[in-house]
Amino acid sequence: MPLTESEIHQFQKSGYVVKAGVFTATDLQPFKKRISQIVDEEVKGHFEKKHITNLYEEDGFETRLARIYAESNETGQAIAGTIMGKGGGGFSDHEILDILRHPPLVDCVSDLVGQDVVGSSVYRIRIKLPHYSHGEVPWHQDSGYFLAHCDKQLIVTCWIPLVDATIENGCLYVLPEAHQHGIHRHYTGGHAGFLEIPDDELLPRDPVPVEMKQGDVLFLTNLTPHASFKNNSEIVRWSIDLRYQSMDVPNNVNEDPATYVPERDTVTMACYPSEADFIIRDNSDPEREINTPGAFKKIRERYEQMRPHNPGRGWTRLSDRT
Ligand SMILES: O=C(O)CCC(=O)C(=O)O
Repeated sequence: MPLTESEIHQFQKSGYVVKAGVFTATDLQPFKKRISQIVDEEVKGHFEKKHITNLYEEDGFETRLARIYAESNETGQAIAGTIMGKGGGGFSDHEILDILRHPPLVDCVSDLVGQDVVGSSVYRIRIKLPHYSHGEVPWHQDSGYFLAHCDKQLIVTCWIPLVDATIENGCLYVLPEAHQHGIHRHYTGGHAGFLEIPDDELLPRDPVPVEMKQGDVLFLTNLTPHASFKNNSEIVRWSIDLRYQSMDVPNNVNEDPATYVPERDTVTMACYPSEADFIIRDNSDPEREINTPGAFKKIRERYEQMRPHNPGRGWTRLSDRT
């Protein structure tokens, strides 16, 4: 299911496009099942320790963690933290690789970045718990997190809700066409510790809420400002976001993380040195593709054991804004 000409045009002009039904409910099932298993194991552990009074076994994927969080904020957050891992990308079981390699998704990405596709370990599982204000993600461009020499490169973010995403439960908001104006100044120490572009430094454009069905995909450029706000529903807004680029965009495929030292010239570095890039599609040499759970785990672990130096962008703190 590649993108149509008009979808590609919208992506280029507006900085985002939604493609409906890239994943069917059946496609998402193995991932949701694995996550539900982890939730189940965690819930049982917390129940035994008497952190909660109920196992909430009658609740499913959408509501179980929400009800636990309602009973004990601390337990709900602890379970969410276990699944997300440090920063949200801690889950590296094969179900996420299957999502990263999902052919209809990679076909669409390929329409945007070119035939050969590099995937990024900067994928995140997001668990927006009901009524939890720290679950809000302030306005930012993903390039705010990448090194500056990559600002003019295209890195595509694919945002995929695992439940229907609505204004009420905290769907993503985007600023159409703002990607055409380059990188905004970001500040560290923004809401919930994220990078943030303050509202008064954003272009005066109306944000667009992007309501989506589960399995639809929102494609964003790395310069498209986006944010998400509070979940005012009674279900968890589960989503994942994945990132892809062409092989020509700076990456660390086959690089030794130990070569990322402070003395190294920044412009020779991958756009996001801290985490491993890997080949998703290589038409001329498919053997380079990372397509087995073992190869995927090995690549992830290599970068976790030796976190490469990331010089960052030197954004100032929000509290120091003049
Ligand atoms: O899922 C969210 O609420 C925020 C996602 C996000 O900021 C991103 O994908 O870059």
